Amino acid sequence: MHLLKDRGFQHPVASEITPQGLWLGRREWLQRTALAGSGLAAMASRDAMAQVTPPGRLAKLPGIKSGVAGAMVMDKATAYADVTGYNNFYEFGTDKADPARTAGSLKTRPWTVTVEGEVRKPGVFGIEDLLKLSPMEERIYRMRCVEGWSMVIPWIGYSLAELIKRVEPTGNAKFVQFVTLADKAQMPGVRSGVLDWPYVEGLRMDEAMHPLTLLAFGLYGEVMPNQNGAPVRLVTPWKYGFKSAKSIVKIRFVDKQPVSSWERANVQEYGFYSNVNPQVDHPRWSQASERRIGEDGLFAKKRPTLMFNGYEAQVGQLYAGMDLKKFY
Ligand SMILES: Nc1nc2c(c(=O)[nH]1)N[C@H]1C(S)=C(S)[C@@H](COP(=O)(O)O)O[C@H]1N2
Ligand SMILES: [Mo]
Repeated sequence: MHLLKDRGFQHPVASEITPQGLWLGRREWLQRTALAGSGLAAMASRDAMAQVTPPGRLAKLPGIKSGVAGAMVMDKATAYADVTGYNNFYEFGTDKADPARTAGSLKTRPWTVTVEGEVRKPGVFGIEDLLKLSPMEERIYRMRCVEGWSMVIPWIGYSLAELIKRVEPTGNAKFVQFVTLADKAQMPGVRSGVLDWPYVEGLRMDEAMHPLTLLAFGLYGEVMPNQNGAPVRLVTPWKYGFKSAKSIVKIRFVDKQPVSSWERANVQEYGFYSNVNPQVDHPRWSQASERRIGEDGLFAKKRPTLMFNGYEAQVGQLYAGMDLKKFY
């Protein structure tokens, strides 16, 4: 998350990144073309071909186009190489390149998510059951990090509300807390003291129930890369990226506002709400504009940051009457 060193990061310019046809990796495309040329394609049906996982890429996880309002932004998606190579996942190190390098040690099977607290139907959900709980949707969201950069990511998942409805929150459930994995054996960053582990986050109940709040299991039509929070993470596109907790192991329904990791680390800089807001600056830098990863060549212009990251029409009413400077 820190911060100034990020400014000096030599990110590859757009021309160095192989553009990826939205759903087809270049390597996979080459492989298919090669197979077609050799006549092998005649032996395998098109569907069977689609199941093949090319080396270096992950298993397919298709989703139907989401019908949720605001779920498909028209911005150009950030290249797969950047989405999976420039990450914040401090359990695997604080450098943007660390998670891609070190998260191979994360074991994502078996995996369970415990749901507890103020619900009528608490339980332990196996990842295979979560994957089947509701139809997978493809959603293209902007993601704005509090550090001043952004991406556009095609996620695969379904609304967190689908899970919440099934566990039947009681009237005392006012907030939801997300607890993520903290295992020293698998996560080299957890041995360091940068944050108090486990990484925890929280949402108000109405935020958690909002249809844009996504329980994500994959991206770019494939299962979630470890460095992006496999096997299951949260995505709240109108909030700064750190609200989107990765590699979730517990979801707890509570009556009081829970403290989240970055709030605990520095409450002056990171509030509970952390809605993207170009008018409320971070104490150490402006939040008025952002650099879109992949557009950061020498002459690239910064983009103006949008209120609620461009999702104001969908989420603005959740904060009607609230002083957003006070509840930052
Ligand atoms: N468990 C955990 N979740 C986390 C983080 C983290 O360090 N640990 N970093 C957050 C931050 S600061 C951002 S910007 C996003 C980055 O998600 P991405 O790497 O998939 O783009 O994950 C968030 N979720
Ligand atoms: Mo972030």
